[in-house]
Amino acid sequence: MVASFHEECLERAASLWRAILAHPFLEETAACRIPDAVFANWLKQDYLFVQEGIRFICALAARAPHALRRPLASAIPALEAELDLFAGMAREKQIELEGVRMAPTCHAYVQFLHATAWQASFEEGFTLLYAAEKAYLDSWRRVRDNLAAPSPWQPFIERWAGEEFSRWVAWLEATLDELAAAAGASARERMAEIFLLTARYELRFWEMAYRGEAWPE
Ligand code: MP5
Repeated sequence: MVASFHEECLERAASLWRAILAHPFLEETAACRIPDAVFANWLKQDYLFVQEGIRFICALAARAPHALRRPLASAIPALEAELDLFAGMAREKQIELEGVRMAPTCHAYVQFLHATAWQASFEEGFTLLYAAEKAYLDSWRRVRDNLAAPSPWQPFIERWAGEEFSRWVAWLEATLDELAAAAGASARERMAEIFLLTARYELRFWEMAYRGEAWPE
């Protein structure tokens, strides 16, 4: 049987995907031995990333074919609620979100989001969205499946390993395959490149949080 487009992308990114899922950030989160300060690095940066992710989806919705505009726009309230989750967890754990500066990897990833949303094809932007969401689904499922004890970070695990998010990614996956089937060979190749680049950014994002990456002063 011929592999579908998303299977082909995952196959080409197999070694990156393995590195994402085996990342010590996820391993230590599952084992409940991630230091709070390391988890906080991720929380602060991802809070900024999700704010920009909302603009990214708005841009995609603006460029989407009619039939895809509503499902894309309907993701926005869930993402706004996600920001409330970040803010609530930050308050509970006394993590300051005000005045946080984007670390280099987060900054670069966000530039990539916006450049792709506006300057590449809609299909390439959609591929980026699928790759980023699929990376989070698989990453947080890995945490959930290996969880050693109740986690202090449980609400994040439930958000991205939960049913509602899994249905959203399944819709993205099926729609991506339809878009790819309707695209020409060179357009499909560009989409596959975007998938790989997004997987690289996802790996670097865990690395950024784990190492506490910062700009030179
Ligand atoms: C997502 C995220 C998932 N929050 N952060 C990164 C670095 N990649 C993917 O996106 P969303 O919009 O929070 O579901």
